[in-house]
Amino acid sequence: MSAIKNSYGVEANFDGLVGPSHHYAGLSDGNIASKSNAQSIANPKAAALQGLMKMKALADRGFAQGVLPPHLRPNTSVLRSIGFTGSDAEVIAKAWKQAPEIASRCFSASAMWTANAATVSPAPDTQDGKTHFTPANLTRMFHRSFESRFTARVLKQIFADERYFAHHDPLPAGHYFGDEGAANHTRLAPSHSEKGVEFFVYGEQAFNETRVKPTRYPARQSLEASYAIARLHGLDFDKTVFAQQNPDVIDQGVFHNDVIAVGTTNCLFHHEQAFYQSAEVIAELKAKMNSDDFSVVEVPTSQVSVQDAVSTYLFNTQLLDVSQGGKPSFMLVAPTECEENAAVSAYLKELEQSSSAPIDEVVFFDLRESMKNGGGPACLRLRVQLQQAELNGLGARVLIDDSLYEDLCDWVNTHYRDRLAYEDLTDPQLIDELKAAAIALEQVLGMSGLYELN
Ligand code: SUG
Repeated sequence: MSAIKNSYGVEANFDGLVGPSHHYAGLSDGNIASKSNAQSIANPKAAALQGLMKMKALADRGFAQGVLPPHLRPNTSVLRSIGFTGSDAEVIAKAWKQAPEIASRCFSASAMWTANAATVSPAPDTQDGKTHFTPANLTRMFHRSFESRFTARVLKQIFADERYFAHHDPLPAGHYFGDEGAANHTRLAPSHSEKGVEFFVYGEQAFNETRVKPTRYPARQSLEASYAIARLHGLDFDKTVFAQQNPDVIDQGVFHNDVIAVGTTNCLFHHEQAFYQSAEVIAELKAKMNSDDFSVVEVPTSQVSVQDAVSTYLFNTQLLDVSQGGKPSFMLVAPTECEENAAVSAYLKELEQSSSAPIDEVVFFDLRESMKNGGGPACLRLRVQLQQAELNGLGARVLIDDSLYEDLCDWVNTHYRDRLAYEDLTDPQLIDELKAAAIALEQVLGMSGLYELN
């Protein structure tokens, strides 16, 4: 196995550790997997171990691989904020009685999809030379709308060194500034450590009713939110592209741009139908990248339909730069669903062999538990481009090595159930189990006091 370490800059992937309350509640309108698996039986233990296996495999290949902790569930702060009182157990019992649809959402483990945790602009792109973080407000889906507070705390604790990192508050609540984080943001650049082009893809212009927008499913990212982040992060607008997602594909289940496009450094891999006015978008990206090394790999509908892209998550793959010695080369981390679909699997074989596209290797992972809620390999990770000094100075034990992997697997095996049905959420014993797991995890990650607030 080759080690892809770059002495002056790396792209670290911070994967969300699947939380012990992982279940299928059918909560996300426009997310076909979430809706169609509603109330099927989940296996939280398998879900967490599947995610850890991907992290370990990428760490073993030499990639910088981090982990972000799950959020404590149920979220009793939300229930208290809407008037439920008493001890935690009383608050939850009252909520189940008076407002079960709200109580159940407070158990969601959806923070596992850390591509929605924040938007990150690395130091080379920003005016002040710091890496900027804005936690996503996730305002469109109630069960996700209360993730940002805890996410902000986690990011501040891990990326604590103020010489290197700047943290912003989540954008104002409400769909006008609907922000779903890195799932709608791609950074392209000659290399991880050089100034790049930040590419924001939005679903709607919220203040402009006359513009095209999806009609069936919600647009979860607004242009206004993307602009706000670019301003807050101090980006150079000459090196920033704002593009509208094709509303027709949102209406076919592409609820985030990362379900239909993925990119890193010198490569953008996307479906023909991903963007509204696609030719203009690609031309602007090419002009702003201004490099012969930049390649755009466009997958035609004749080879892979939007429906197959959505059901296999071909584009919710991780595109990892494995270039060595000047020749661009990329590896794709795909879910096993891609291998099982005839059209997608044939396309991927052709891609690996093609000499015109720089994607030379595809590796598959079983992430079925997450996939059944609409979360593929790329949903599970937040990318942070870091210099070696920044990587060495993180404020918690979150970089995956053999010992952290083993500790986390032990922790999962000790604290997780292997079966969780929707009805099990009302089991009072589950609340104690979730708390005990959280307390133990603080020790493993060296993040004491992490779960004092949720
Ligand atoms: O927000 N699913 C998540 C999946 C997020 C995927 N992330 C990216 N594409 N980056 C969502 O729709 C389903 C929860 C449930 O139904 O139980 C859920 O929240």
